[in-house]
Amino acid sequence: MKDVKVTYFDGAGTGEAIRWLLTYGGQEFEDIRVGFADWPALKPKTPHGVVPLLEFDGKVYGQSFSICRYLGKKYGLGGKTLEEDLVIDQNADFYADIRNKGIQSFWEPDASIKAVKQEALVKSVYPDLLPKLDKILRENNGHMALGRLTWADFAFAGFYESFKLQSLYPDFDEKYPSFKQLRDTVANLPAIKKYLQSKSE
Ligand SMILES: N[C@@H](CCC(=O)N[C@@H](CS)C(=O)NCC(=O)O)C(=O)O
Repeated sequence: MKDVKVTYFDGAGTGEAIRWLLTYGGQEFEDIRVGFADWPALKPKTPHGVVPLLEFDGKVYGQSFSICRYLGKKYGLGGKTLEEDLVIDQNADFYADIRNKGIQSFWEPDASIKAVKQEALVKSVYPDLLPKLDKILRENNGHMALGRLTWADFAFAGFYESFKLQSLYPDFDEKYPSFKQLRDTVANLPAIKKYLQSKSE
């Protein structure tokens, strides 16, 4: 991969897993952080009207999970068979279902609609879905799938802080310690730890 660039806003969000995967793979990249003021001009030039984007060899790619899956396979974090890939994908997609509900509610511009959406999430949606996600992690040795490190762990861990913030779910860490553990497992991989330390200096 040549001339690698990641474009995202100046935060972790859905872009961080891509930064972490490239770092894990030892791939240098330009970390382009778009200011909110510059976004309206950039948006129409992107493939799907959203970020994150990964650019390399003169081509631009979008969709965070597709990019994570691609990088994961490249760096030995995919399945060893089609069926293993299917297991990773199904659990990653389940996680995407949950996180998208939180994103849609968190960014709802109408305050009264947002309050209704948020209440439904906290009262009925999360109590149904989060235990299922927790069960997946506990049955997989603390991972998203296959009982070992895969790209889905990066997709989960890179978005963890945003997931927690956007869910507005009380006692998130206390109720689901498996989530924070998985975030820490990935963040403590030597390359990621070094990357995070360099960012906080
Ligand atoms: N399915 C896409 C969703 C990307 C997405 O919603 N990105 C948000 C930031 S997290 C965005 O670009 N928002 C600005 C906009 O929609 O104008 C992915 O996973 O990459």
